[in-house]
Amino acid sequence: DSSDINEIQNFTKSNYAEPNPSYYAKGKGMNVIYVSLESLQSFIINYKMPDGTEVTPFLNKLAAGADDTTYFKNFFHQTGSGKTSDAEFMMENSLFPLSQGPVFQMKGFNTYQAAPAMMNQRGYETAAFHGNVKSFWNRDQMYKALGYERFFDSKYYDMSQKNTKNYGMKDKPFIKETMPYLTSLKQPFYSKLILLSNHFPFGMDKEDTTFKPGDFGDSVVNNYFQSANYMDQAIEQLFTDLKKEGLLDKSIIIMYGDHYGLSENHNDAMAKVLGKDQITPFDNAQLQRVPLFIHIPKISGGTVSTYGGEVDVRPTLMSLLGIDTKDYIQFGTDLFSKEHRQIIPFRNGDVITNKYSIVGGVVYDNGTGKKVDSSLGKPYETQAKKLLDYSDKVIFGDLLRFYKPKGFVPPDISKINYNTDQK
Ligand code: GP9
Ligand code: MN
Repeated sequence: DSSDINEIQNFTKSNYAEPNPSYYAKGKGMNVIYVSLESLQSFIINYKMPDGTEVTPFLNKLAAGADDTTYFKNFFHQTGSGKTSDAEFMMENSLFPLSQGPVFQMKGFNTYQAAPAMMNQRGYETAAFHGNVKSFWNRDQMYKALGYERFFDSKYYDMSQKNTKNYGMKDKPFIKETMPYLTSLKQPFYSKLILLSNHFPFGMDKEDTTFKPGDFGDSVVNNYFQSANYMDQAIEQLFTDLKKEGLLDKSIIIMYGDHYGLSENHNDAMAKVLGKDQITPFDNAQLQRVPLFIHIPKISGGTVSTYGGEVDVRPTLMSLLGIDTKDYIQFGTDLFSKEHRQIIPFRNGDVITNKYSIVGGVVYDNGTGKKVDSSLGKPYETQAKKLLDYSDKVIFGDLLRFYKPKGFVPPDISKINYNTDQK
């Protein structure tokens, strides 16, 4: 009820991190382009195949700071069973997904105060792009609640056999066909492109790649390298196209790996990939790193070691746009802030901080990978539990019904209709 929301509001206020003046409002008024990098894990960045070939040469350049891009190497996915959609949920709400079940499917009718709505009220056109049917993960419902005006789903793409693979569009034709839609949006726009073809089990059509698969005794792992290389090329194409259209200098681009691609079932091969005897529970927790790239025009980038998770991205973006979120119910903190909290709660109860990894109740020192006294993890476990519990309360009680941040204009859901626009 409303007393809960007061308590939660006080908590999130006390958790607020003041923006860093070197980043605050540096992207004010710019377009926003999110790119969800399907199943991309951070180990692939700067990884070299045994013959010395880089898997993701373009992303590696971005990680080194090309095109004013900052790369977060200690960034983690925090998804549950809602996978891609759980990541989307965090990006746009800075709330946690649920410990059981996909929040997109279970809570699509809740009230949210999400990024698309926040931008729409500021005159941004808002659009999502994804080469799969709009009802998958209940996106067509949830996107309305988040405030997306437009949803370019499979209906807008040439879904012929050569362009598609398991769930839908391959990344290259997807990017190619998305560009005209993207450039037709009214600027400034807030958009997201959800890539798809780097999806389990990662096998590719022969004609789409010349990259040699791995040789690690596990076809899923072997194919992952080909498939990630293909995605790298698709992203390079995206950057080339955005440059050509004059959009690169006018847009904040946030690209993130949505969740792991290679589960623990592939640990034997992953040990070979990483040159280890075996993958321990500590190693497995470290493998939950996913890449986060943020391109900010005229802000020089490079690789940074700040620890953070998906729930931290919205406060980061809002600071860059010069939008004050102190009044919002959010559970992450701005990654560029000097007050950013380097604590990453996971839905399975694990917690990672810049010092420790708490995995299955065991506390490890991040530097040595060795077990340390479990009392050292206690304050972080307590804080993580608080964050998750409050977020769950907000979602299960649909508490944002009882609260409106100052100046927030809720989306007019009755006016949104994804069926009307025809190709
Ligand atoms: C499906 C795409 C992939 O539309 O988001 O789903 P995933 O299995 O990764 O959640
Ligand atoms: Mn996914």
